[in-house]
Amino acid sequence: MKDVITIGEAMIVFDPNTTGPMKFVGGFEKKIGGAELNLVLGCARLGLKTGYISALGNDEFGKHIHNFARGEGIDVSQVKFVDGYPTSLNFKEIMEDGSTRTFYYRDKSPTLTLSADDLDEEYFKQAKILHITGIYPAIGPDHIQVIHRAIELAKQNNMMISFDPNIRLRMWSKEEARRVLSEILPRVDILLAGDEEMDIIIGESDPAKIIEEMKALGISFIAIKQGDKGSVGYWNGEILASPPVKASKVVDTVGAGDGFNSGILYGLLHEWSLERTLHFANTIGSMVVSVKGDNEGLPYYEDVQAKLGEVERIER
Ligand code: KDG
Repeated sequence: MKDVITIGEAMIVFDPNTTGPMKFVGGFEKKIGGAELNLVLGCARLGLKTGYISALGNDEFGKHIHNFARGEGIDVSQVKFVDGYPTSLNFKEIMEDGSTRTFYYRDKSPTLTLSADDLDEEYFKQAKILHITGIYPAIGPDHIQVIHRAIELAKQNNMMISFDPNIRLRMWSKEEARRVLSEILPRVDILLAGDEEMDIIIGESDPAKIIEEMKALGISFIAIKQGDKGSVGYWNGEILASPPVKASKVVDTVGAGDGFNSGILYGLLHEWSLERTLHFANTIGSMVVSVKGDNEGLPYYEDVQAKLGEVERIER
């Protein structure tokens, strides 16, 4: 039985060797990214059983991502290789303060070859949570059909559906994002969203008001991410603001939200209190931003325990 499965697109990320405007960066380091892959990676490092549904180019980069995911313990049996569609790329710009910009080369995404019929119902019979994002439907016009079919299969098999809008305005307009993502919202059980993203979808960035509206849609767990201001959550009738956890240093903010999400899903699956779950997730987010790379900072469970002061960290 898997704890969390997801559908998404992974890509090769080229991380700049120096900070500053990308046009002046001379060298890049080859890494791996993709919000959905980061999420299952974060969950796997915490000790959860995970699976990834995707398509990769039948090329060196695709094989590298496949090996990497498999090496992290993620089930990749639902990842197919396709000819004629190169594995997507993403070049990052990182400024001195850790803020980033992303330049995608993913117009001919291998995931364009995936259709709703490719989803294997058996896979959904053996998993507890389906995690979906707003990135996947932004890749191609038919991707939303795949998401709706996945939701249907998840519901038929009593899975919980977790959703992060992950709005990427380099991929679609605010209007398109609002139209498509507001259709998904009423079908999810767990909402993990940034306050600014909710402003785009429902025109509201105040966590208390967002929670009111999302509760009315029937969403049972809600976490609103507020970056360096912490997070606000709702679960079982309780609303709670969880203060931020200070990062040792902010070097790269990409992937922090995915790390946060992995912490929330871990807490939910272990039936932790809302307070503990939010604090655990905030702690993971703070650990991710202090390491360069989209997922290199995703911690193992014992790393989070050490950061929380629950176990002693032995240096040598
Ligand atoms: O959440 C981080 C991801 O967004 C990043 O790893 C790659 O830009 C990316 C994407 O579209 O998934």
